[in-house]
Amino acid sequence: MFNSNFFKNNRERLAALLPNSLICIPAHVSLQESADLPYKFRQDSNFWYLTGLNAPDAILIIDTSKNSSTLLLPEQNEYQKEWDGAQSHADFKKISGIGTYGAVSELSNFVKEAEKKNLAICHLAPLPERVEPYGFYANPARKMLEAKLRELVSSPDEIIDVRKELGRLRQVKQNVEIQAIQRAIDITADTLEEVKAKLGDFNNEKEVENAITAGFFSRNSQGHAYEPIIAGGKNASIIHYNSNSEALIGDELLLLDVGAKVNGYAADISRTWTIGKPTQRQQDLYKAVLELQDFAMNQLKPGIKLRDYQEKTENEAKRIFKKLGVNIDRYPHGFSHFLGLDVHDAGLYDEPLVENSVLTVEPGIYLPDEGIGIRIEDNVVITKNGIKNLSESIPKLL
Ligand SMILES: [Mn+2]
Repeated sequence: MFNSNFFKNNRERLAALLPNSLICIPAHVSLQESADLPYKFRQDSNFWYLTGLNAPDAILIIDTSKNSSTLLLPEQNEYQKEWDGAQSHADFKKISGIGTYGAVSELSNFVKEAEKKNLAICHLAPLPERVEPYGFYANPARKMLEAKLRELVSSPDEIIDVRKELGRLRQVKQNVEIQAIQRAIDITADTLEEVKAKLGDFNNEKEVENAITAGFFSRNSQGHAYEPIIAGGKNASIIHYNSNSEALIGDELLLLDVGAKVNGYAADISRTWTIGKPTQRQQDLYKAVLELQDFAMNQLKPGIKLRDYQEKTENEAKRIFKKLGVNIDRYPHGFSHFLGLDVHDAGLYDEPLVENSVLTVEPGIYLPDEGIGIRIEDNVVITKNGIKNLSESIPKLL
């Protein structure tokens, strides 16, 4: 599905936006999980988009003045060769189409050469070390590269941040990317159908999660694109609940926010089901969320700004839920985010929406006092005049 032409083409499209530049894009570094073992490696999506490679600690260098790409690799010691397997340039070339290799320690030569030729030095600006409000530490790869570049260049303040250029490229999906997302959605759809048919057999959120995990893998996906949320009753009002460990109770709702991953691309689907017979209150709130989703979907088209869309949909949410006795002063999350290699994908949120962007549409209502959380989430692609709902086949019945 994704061959070296895809990655080569992505490098060329980025290069075309930045003439006479040396673009330096780091892979994620490998991080310790415990004692002498690393976390399962997850590549930086930008690096993957430009190379297709899952190698940690590497740096991609694109000299746009001569349209040439070089991959700088960390030197493997004997331990790494023996325990992790030796890296093969031939394998890397086959995947990425990159023919030139060097060592990370050679970065300075590339930067010196580029300065002689008066090329602009470009990178991806790092996030802060600790990322608020999420409360986690960023992968240090970008910060480390930035520190090295600042040491090497003659004017550190002139290093150019290319997050915007790369973000726009990644936001607008190519056919092969939409196909991968569609496949991830279809696998999610089939798995949800299978799980819903035997919902009465499950006693615990974890059993539902396990059935979904098995369904994703048996359909040849790469498993979950993100930590699944399987939340019964009041747990559904914790927006990123993912301990998925409590008993299912007959008269409660069950909120599922799950998505398979295919070729690195994510689906991101939420459905809310009843375990037993729904109460009138549950039905009324569910219908209101559906109505709000229609309202949101009807606004999406090229040219609109997501900020305006969020505000309008929020106002509609206030109006709709007020009729049900619920006063919302601040809506807790965005109604849409870009979707792709990252579940919350790269893209330009402040610029007018463009065709072939893929987005979620995910209104919800969270009422911990009533033990109710409802979210309905579909994945759409922006077309010439509106949207195509890629997850239309997944039923939206309580
Ligand atoms: Mn989502």
